[in-house]
Amino acid sequence: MTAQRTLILLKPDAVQRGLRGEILRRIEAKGYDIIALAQRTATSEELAAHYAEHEGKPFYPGLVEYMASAPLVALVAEGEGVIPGFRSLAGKTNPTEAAPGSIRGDLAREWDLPVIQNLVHGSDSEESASREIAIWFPELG
Ligand code: IDP
Ligand code: MG
Repeated sequence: MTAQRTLILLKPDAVQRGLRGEILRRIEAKGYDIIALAQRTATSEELAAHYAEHEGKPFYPGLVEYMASAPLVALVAEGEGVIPGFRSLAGKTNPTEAAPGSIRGDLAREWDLPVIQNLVHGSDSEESASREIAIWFPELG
């Protein structure tokens, strides 16, 4: 298998809860290389591009508002199988359903909010990874 790259976001709830170190530790402990990393507040243009597939869904306005509400950390991780590998480390979208041992299963929970707060984003395919890396790190394109 050849090395893949994936785009990971530590979402605003991860930054606000002081979980950057714990999540980065898990990525590094798994053995993936972090080849780019930046903390910033996302622009509405970046979020519109990043979440284009969800436009029109009931949770979309809440999702974009939450993602722009505070700084996030964007990073690119590299390694054989890193796209499905990080999705597996992250766990299911709903933190109540995410398995213990996963980032969302261990560190996140449900709240009575319009959008699911689940700490991390990870690209779901090679096509999404190239598209998303170009949004957050155009210099790697
Ligand atoms: P993923 O992050 O596990 O790939 P997606 O379906 O791509 O999940 O959804 C993007 C993000 O939108 C999720 O991580 C979560 O924050 C939010 N989200 C997804 N589905 C729902 C929902 O049904 N209600 C509220 N928020 C949702
Ligand atoms: Mg997704």
